[in-house]
Amino acid sequence: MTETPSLDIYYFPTPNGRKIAILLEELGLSYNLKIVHIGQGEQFHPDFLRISPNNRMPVLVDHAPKGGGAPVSVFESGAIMMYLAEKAGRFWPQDVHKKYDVAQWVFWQMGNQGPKMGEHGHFHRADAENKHGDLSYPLRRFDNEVDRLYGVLNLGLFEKDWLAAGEYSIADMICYPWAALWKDRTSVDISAFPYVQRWLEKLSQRPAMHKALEIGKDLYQGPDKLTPEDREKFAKILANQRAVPIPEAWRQKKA
Ligand SMILES: N[C@@H](CCC(=O)N[C@@H](CS)C(=O)NCC(=O)O)C(=O)O
Repeated sequence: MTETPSLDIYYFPTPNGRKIAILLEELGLSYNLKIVHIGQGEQFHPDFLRISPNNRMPVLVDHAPKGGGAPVSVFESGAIMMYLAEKAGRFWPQDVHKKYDVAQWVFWQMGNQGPKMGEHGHFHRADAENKHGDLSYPLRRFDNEVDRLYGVLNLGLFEKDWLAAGEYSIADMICYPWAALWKDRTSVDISAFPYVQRWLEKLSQRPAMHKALEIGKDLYQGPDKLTPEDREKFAKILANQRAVPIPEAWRQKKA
C-alpha cells in the first residue's frame, strides 16, 4: 500500500506556484496537489483564508513536521522554500556565509523581482484593454524597473554558474520562473543580459524543471485565450481587491 504524502501544496500554475513545484521536483518528494482556482475566487474561501490570509497561493501544509507535533502551515513562496529546503537538508547550505548569500537572493526575489514584474504585467494587460486612460507613466515606471531588475540578476551572475553560495540552490529556483517570462514581455531585451541568458538556458535543461513546468499547465490560459466575459470576470476577482472582512464562518466556529 502506498503511503499518503505528508505535504499538501495549494497551487495554481503561475510563476509563484511554479517556484514550489521546481523545488519539490528537485527534491524528488511526493505531495498532494491541491489546485486553488484563483480565477474563480477560491482563494477567498474561509478555510483557505485560515492558511493564507493574504488570499494568495502557494501554501504548504506539512502534516509530518520535523520533531512531530501539529501540522505546520506556511504561506509566501519564499518561506515555503526555506521550510522545505531546511527540512530536506538540501539546496540551502547552512554555513553562515552560504546561508545568507542564498537568503539575500530569496528576499530580493520576494521583495523586488516578483512584485515588480507582477505590476509590469498588470499595467501592460490594462493598457491592452484600451479603456483605462493614459497609462504611459506606470508603463514607463515598470518597464524601467523590470529592466533594472534583469540588470541586478546579470550583475549577480557575472562569471558565476549560480546566483549564490557557489552552488545550485533555492536562490536560483525562486528567481527562475519570473526571469523566464522575458519571452512574453516585449519591453525586455534579454540579449542585454548575457549572464542571465546563459543561466536561464542552463536551468531550463534540468529534468526537474521540465517536470515542474508541466504540473497543472493546462489550467492556465493566457489572457489572449480568454473570452471577453471570462476576462471581465477574472478582472473583477483579481484586479479590484479590497480588505476581506472576518468571514462569518470563522465567528460561527468559535461560538
Ligand atoms: N508573495 C506571494 C505572492 C503570491 C501570489 O501573488 N499569488 C497569486 C498568483 S501568482 C495569487 O494567488 N493570486 C490570487 C489573487 O490575486 O487573488 C508569494 O510569493 O507567495
